[in-house]
Amino acid sequence: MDNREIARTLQTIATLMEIRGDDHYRVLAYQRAAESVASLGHPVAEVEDPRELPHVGETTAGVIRDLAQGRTPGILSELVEEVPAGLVEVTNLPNVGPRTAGRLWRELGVESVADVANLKEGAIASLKGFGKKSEERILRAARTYGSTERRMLLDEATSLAARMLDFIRSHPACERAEVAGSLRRQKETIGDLDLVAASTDQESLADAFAAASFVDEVLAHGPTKVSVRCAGTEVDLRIVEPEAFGSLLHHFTGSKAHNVALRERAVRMGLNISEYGIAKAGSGHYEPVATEEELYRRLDLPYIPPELREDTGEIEAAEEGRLPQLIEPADIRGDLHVHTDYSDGRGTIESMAEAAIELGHEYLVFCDHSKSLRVANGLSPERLVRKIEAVRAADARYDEIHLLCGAEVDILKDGTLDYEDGLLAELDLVVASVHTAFNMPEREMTDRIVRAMNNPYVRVLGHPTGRLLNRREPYAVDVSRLIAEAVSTGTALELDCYVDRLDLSVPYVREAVEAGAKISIDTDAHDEGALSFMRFGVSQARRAWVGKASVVNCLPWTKFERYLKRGK
Ligand code: DGT
Ligand code: CA
Ligand code: CA
Ligand code: ZN
Repeated sequence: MDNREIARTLQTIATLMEIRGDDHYRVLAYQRAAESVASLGHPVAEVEDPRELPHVGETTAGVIRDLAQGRTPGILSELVEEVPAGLVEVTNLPNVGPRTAGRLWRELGVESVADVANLKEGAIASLKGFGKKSEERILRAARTYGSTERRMLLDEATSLAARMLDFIRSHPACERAEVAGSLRRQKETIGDLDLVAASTDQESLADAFAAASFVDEVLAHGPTKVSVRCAGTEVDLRIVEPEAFGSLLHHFTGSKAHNVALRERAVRMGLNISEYGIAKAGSGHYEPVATEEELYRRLDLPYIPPELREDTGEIEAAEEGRLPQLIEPADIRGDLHVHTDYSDGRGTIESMAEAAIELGHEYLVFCDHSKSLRVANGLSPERLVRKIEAVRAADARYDEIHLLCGAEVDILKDGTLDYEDGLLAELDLVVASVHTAFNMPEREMTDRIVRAMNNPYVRVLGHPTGRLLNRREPYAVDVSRLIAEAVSTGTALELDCYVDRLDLSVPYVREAVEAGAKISIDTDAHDEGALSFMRFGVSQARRAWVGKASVVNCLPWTKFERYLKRGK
């Protein structure tokens, strides 16, 4: 066995132990040993005593010796005997680590991804520490596992990429490494990951990446290019010398359509551009370009942010000096739509408030579900009244943030709302959303929503098309009419940041903002962690050419308070 195989086997032992529920320190010992072997510059088989390696002790040294000499270590036979083999693959599902896989095995009898896919709805959610949202994600991923149709959601792709970038950047031969491809452009779903790096010793970086412990399979491995399969996804890494990093990063960021349009513009200027650099047309001699800024400058253009690179007018706008001043994460001042354990959320008023303070928000609006939405534990009018009091009391305890009480009120079939106007008047803000009867004809559905938008208390139309990425198509609705109504009634349209919604979608957000509608970028968070999905909503807004002036929750508190009080 070579180092790579030994490291992988040590990692497998650690994973199996964790699934079995072994002590944390025991697991860590094998993980550390795996890293030591993987980063060793020469074959571990030549090492007299593996205990000399960093983080290798008595036990792991024995295991390494066994592996180096082609024997199966006792611990591995024992684990293979005990732990069903299919559970390792279960750890590739989102939100499922080895510990969780072990619980699914012990508590639900799961032995493979296929077993997860066949679980009844509610089985995972019934386990302690799981909510309905995480169950949905795990089930969806299990049911589409291995299919080429499967595209990752943004949070999953982001954390996978971060893990790999950490590894690449910590390598001594790495000068720079970045995400490219659709993830850098923040497309709503991600097919495969594209990573680019700059190094003066490309080959050793390529070798290290191919041997990394997170790699499941090496698909291609050259001196400057490695493709691997990891967590069910393909990852491509390209490496160049630092002088050419700008050209490489730009080329692999795409989109392809943007690259093609830019190349045509270059040709009109007598230039050729490629992943290797810029050349005088026809010369074939490519001069490397170190940064993207330099690349655009050489084409007489200002820098075009990755989120705009879709060939939807950005090159013309850049030529004419009218690229938009895009919203940035720091422009967000509050979150207008979050749930708590009053309905189907997992956080409390306090825990959500504290997470929002952590993110620097000036205000937070609690919008739990309304009475008819029984599946989501919607609040009866009596419970809502008590919740209003609880939020007011909590607000008085926090100086750092303004806590407001709203509701996500169901739009009933006929377009009326799920609470009486008298009660709506008591709330600081009302988000109105469709959660039932999705299968209406387009005309009826549009009329239904338009009626709700004309209610004077409805300030935000929640997830306006109801789509769930990879799972549910939007319902039939005339979005252009909703946009016109949003403008005439002064109702904001939501850009729901939850990674499987991103609803409104980018083209509609762009249309809405061009028509003069206001957008509310909010997270619809059901737990503290999801409050940080705000960044994905902001990136979708950037893809839609949105500036902060169009976004209600970019208003600083005093202006936001006035906006609420003024009414529609
Ligand atoms: P994805 O992976 O489906 O979410 O979308 P992308 O945009 O990441 O596409 P991918 O992974 O096929 O390629 C990454 C980038 O590499 C792409 O955005 C632009 C560049 N690229 C790939 N193939 C071509 C090509 O044939 N021509 C040009 N101009 N660029 C390409
Ligand atoms: Ca890609
Ligand atoms: Ca790719
Ligand atoms: Zn909702």
